[in-house]
Amino acid sequence: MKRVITYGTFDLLHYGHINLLRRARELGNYLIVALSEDTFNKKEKRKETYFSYDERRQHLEAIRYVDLVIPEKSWDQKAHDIQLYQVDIFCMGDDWEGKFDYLREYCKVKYFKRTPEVSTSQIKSDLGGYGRAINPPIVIEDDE
Ligand code: C2G
Repeated sequence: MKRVITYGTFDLLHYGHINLLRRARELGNYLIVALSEDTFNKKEKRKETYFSYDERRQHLEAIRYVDLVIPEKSWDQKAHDIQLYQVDIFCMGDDWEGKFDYLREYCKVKYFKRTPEVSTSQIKSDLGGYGRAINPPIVIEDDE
């Protein structure tokens, strides 16, 4: 059993994420995704996600490439996770190229080419910013 792990927020799931997950799974036969918890996103990654951790977990668990979803609570848990889950390969998109080479002490490290033309932040701005509906609500002026 060759076990692979990857980490991320996976908000507003899109085909760039799916490409990454498919290629990660193809490296072995068991894929663990460490999904950034809401607090970790807010405090450490300065990211406001559209979907909550539980909703993003449901999305990932529905993907055929994903075998297990665990919470990502801190930047420093990777070495522990790799040893705990007996991981053979750690992988990420190449926007993280070199950032996790220290994990070569525990397992293989691979960076995949990022899918260039799609990102969660681009989707948010194309939809008119975070949290706002595409058609802003009609405000009925109070004529009193
Ligand atoms: N990704 C990709 N192509 C895209 C967008 C994302 O290959 N167009 C990859 C990223 O490189 C990452 C994964 O999909 O490997 C998840 O991306 P994010 O949800 O943006 O995760 P990120 O904020 O990079 O968090 O400890 C590591 C962090 O949790 C990584």
